Amino acid sequence: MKHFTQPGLLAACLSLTLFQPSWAQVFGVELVQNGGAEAGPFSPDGYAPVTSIPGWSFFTGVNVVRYQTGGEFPVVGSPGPVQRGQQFFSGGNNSPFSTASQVIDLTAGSEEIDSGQVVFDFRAWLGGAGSQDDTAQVAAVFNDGDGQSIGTSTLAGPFAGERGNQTGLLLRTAAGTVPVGTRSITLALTMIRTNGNYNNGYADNISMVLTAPLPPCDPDVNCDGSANGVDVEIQELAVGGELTDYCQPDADFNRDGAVNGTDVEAVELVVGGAPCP
Ligand SMILES: [Ca+2]
Ligand SMILES: [Ca+2]
Ligand SMILES: [Ca+2]
Ligand SMILES: [Ca+2]
Repeated sequence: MKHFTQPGLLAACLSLTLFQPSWAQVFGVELVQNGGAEAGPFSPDGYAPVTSIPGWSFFTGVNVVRYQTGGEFPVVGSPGPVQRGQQFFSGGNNSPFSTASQVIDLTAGSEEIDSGQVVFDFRAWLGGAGSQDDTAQVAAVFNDGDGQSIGTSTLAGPFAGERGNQTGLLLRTAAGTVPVGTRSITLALTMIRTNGNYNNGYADNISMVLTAPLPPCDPDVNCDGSANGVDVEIQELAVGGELTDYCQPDADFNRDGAVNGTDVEAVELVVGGAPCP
């Protein structure tokens, strides 16, 4: 009988299972809070400033406007995202330079990031009004553990010519490798006014998603230090919902999206020397 319920091992298994939700919170999920401007209040006329923008720890000048406001603002039928919701970010009135920022904590993904194999997909819809060259941009600053910048990716919105002098928003994207050592991202939305009193830089659906390579499978599903027939039994129990001695982050061993008998077969094959599924 293997002593796979020793307190030390149990603690190790527990810490593994506790670690997994953090991993899941960093990779393959939307990291920007309220990137679509849908949470929180809006300005009824687009001019009176909102007093809060949920998810953005700091903002000055930036306003939240509805697509139904009309006038110089993009409307439901203007160029822009299909899934645009009801609200977008605007540069606001009497503000030549408007900005909003939020910090995304990535410490839960440190190990994967430091492998140099984590990639980012950064995108936003950015635009302006008619023939005005007021613009919006979003920068993602990658910070190390001391909060020092070690890299930047910037999405620059279109000037009037690129919009065909039409009011609306265009998609901007950037992708690349997250710099080794990154522990947080500071996201900074900026609108720059060149024309009139109102800052007509507009933005919606700001998105940042990181993807990490999947960790290799581990057939030692009870974490007792050896991969053998016991692990096949433990996998079978896990498929049945009994996870007491199961230490892997996910009972879907073969990663096909379902927890069933094929996972037991997969453990048996890998225990027998086959490569990970
Ligand atoms: Ca929106
Ligand atoms: Ca303007
Ligand atoms: Ca084992
Ligand atoms: Ca499966």
